[in-house]
Amino acid sequence: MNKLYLTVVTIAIGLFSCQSDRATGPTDLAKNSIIPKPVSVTSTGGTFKLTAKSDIIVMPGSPEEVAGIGNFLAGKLNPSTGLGLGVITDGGKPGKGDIQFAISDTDPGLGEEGYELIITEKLITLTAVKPAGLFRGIQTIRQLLPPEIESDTVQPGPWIIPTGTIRDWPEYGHRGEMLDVVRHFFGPEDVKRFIDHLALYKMNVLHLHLSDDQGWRIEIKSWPNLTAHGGKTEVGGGEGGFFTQEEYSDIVQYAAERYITIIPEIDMPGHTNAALSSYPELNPDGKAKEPYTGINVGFSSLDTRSEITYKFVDDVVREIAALTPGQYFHIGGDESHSTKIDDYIYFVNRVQDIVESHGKSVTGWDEIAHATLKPDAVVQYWARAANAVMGINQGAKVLMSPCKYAYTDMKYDSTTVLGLSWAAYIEVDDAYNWDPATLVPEIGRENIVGVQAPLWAETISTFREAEFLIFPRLPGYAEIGWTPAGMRSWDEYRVRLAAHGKRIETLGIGFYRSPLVEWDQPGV
Ligand code: IFG
Repeated sequence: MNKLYLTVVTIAIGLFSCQSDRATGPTDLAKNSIIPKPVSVTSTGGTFKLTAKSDIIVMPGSPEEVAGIGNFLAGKLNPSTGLGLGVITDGGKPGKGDIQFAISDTDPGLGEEGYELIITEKLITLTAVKPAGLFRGIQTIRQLLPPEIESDTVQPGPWIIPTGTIRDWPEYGHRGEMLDVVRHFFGPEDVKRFIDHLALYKMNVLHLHLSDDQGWRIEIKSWPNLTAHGGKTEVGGGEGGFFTQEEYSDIVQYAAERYITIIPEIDMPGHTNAALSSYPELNPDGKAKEPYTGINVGFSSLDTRSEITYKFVDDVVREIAALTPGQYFHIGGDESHSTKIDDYIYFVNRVQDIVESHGKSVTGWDEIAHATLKPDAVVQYWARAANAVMGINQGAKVLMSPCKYAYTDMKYDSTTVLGLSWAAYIEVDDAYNWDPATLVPEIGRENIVGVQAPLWAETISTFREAEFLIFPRLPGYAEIGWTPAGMRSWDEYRVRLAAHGKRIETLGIGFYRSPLVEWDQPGV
């Protein structure tokens, strides 16, 4: 009898303590694993719980788009909690367990994308100056809930968040990734999934590399052969592909709903074999180039002294600019080894005028600093700091994409199958352990608009392979762009990153389990 009694009591205590642990959940908001690390967190030691009575309350008089942000959050919380949160916009009073959104200009220090999150036992109040700040704040709410919140099937819960206050805003205004859809084509669904990943980590720019030697990826109605012919190839001889203008606009819209700006890149005058292969008249000898499916660079060039080249560029820029709400148009400009420097400078100067004539500002790889840059030009530093400094000396700003730290097509180490290694092996700590504002002495904080991590696609042909290269380095780039450098350290970050393993896995991402991180394992 005694033994049985003891067993029953033990089981009861176990159940009770397990339930009570789960019933109370974490109570120290300061011990969170949010990435990017928030600027300030104050814990008040209690717990907030989402229940079947919870709803998302949009304060009366909020801009129309705030309800959309509420629907986005409900769309992330309801499938995994099964709680059926509604979005209430009719001025209903918030009640226990509700999440309320408010737009207010009483806290201008939060800026365009900052937010304040006040969590009490009764209520979560998310306040921002602009809707973009609310959208960044709901990513924090997602990350304060257990990783199972990212599941698309109902999980047991409970859904508990520790109480306190978070005030948060980004260090840099440009925080992004580049996706090369040319060397291997990635369709609209892959690009949207990439945008989802950027949104979770508060990134706000997706640069799409749309043309190169191996393919042309966006429909240009006035030059249809660019996709009819140039869209049919890719590295290794695959079928390639391209975005119709409708698909491109759909991607732009999808990104905008997540407060992410698309920057389209048409790389020129180099990296243009696909265009030269599509139209004989673009070639000095009037003969179309053969399609190219290798991975060499620097062998192609538009004919910088032929007027049809500038008609071509004008048509291409006009059509894409008309579909692009963002301010910047990327003209490429890298590795134009087959273009004489004087011709290159002449070309870049004329193309800058074309881009501006269509209402856009110019950005380009750091080589464009050899030309006379427009005042609002942004030079994307990737390989030669001297070029970026030349840009600064002309008054341009710099976007930091240093190939030895931010090129996510670089292998993690010598054992990584995917990726290249010409710049460096970039382990997860290497990707995190750099400060854009001090990396190059002549490039100061005041010169830098932000950080961007390019993913070139020579060696990846599926989006799952792309995810292996971007995760787990992407969260680190997001933190470099968002969190002040003085608040960042690898030893502290790697502990938060470890807690994202299950979250990333729940999102269906097959990521590189770096041995430098003690990943949280399912069930631990
Ligand atoms: N450099 C080329 C890319 C790509 C890359 C692969 C730039 C700006 C090497 N240009 O990076 O097209 O081939 O790592």
